[in-house]
Amino acid sequence: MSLYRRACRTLPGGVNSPVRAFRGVGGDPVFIRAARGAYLEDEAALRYVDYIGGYGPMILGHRHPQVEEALRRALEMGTVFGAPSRAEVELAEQICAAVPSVEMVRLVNSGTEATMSALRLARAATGRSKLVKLAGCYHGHGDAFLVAAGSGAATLGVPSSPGVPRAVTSDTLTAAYNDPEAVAELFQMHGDEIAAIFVEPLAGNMGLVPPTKGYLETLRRLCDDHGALLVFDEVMTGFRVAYGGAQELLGIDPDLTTLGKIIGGGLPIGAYGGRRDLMERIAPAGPVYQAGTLSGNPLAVAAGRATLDLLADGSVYDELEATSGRLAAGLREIAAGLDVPLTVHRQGSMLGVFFTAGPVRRQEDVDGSDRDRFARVFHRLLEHGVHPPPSAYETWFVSTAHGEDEIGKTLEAWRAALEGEGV
Ligand code: KE4
Repeated sequence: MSLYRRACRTLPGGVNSPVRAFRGVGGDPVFIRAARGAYLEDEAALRYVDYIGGYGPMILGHRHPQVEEALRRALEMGTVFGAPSRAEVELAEQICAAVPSVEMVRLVNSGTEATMSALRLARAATGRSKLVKLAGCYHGHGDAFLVAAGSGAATLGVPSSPGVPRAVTSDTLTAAYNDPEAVAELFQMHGDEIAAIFVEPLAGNMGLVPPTKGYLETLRRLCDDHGALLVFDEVMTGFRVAYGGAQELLGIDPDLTTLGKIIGGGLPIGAYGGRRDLMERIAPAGPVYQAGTLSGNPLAVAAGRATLDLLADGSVYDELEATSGRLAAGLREIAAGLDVPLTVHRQGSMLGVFFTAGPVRRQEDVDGSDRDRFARVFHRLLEHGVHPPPSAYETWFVSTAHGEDEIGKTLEAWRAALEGEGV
């Protein structure tokens, strides 16, 4: 019996998170038993250049020696105290020093917990219940965020999953990403009921789709004009596209920010933070309840602190810019040479790879890309020792462990995978 068949007997779909099951590309998932640097190693000891990057945390590659050393030291002190610890304060100070709009932060255990808590806080602070969510953005699996993309410009959210009550999603208003008029229309209709806009400042959950010029500024203005809060979901972009995240790169201050992934260095973590007057409403400082047994746990905090220490001087981002730029240019060049329509978006070490001539500005554009071709190319890349994320809707991540060899291997594999795909 295959390991996957065995897994399916006790784990729904054989996995602990749906995207890992290869439903987006077909076939059985590759089971990974180890990782180091830019490489994954499967059960048969085959190695793959890794572009999943843990879906974002592994900006320094797998098993960075200084992150491992920090984890080893933390392990010698214990794994959970159920009491405050110095290291949590130091990580909170690092985050507040790095992210422009964050004056105070609460550590939690996942991005989902971070966005759920930020929504509760936004509702408490404004006394309003509605939120605006943009189609194609993903904010974790909290009920309020599991809404189908509204048909038409702007509509009331309908549940995108069984088990999510309409009563919950009827407060979620949806609009297409990069459609400022649709959001303005929502505020015209519901302005005084909207607690917050949640947005990925660089959308990374429909592949990478950057905001069009002026889009985020419009969201900022609409929130200011109507007394709503702007929440940047930087779970993926935080410390990824710049040390201060997308908000530093784009020069826009949200009221609240959610974080995760990189700040845990590969261990379970999330965080939400922002204006002090908002965050001081969180229990026990204020009445808005939120708690977590393992929030701020010493291992995740140690790995996160070591990771942020290595990112803090900013030199990593120049390195990633060069490597990722070479990769993106090579992907485009080879596709063009083989007459394969391709759009590659890149922001720092995040890439969106779409089999379409483009443009790709919102979820429908990704829906309309050649996802069958993505699946074929994905499996050929696997055969050539390169492992992209198993979905056309995921971002590819480059790490500091990706060097000339890895980019060269990837482009060779890409060329081989695209041969025969030409129009
Ligand atoms: P988690 O609850 O999975 O830690 O974080 C949810 C989340 C929130 N906000 C953003 C912007 C995110 O990207 C995520 C999680 N990202 C996905 C990647 N598409 C996680 C991968 C998965 O679901 O297995």
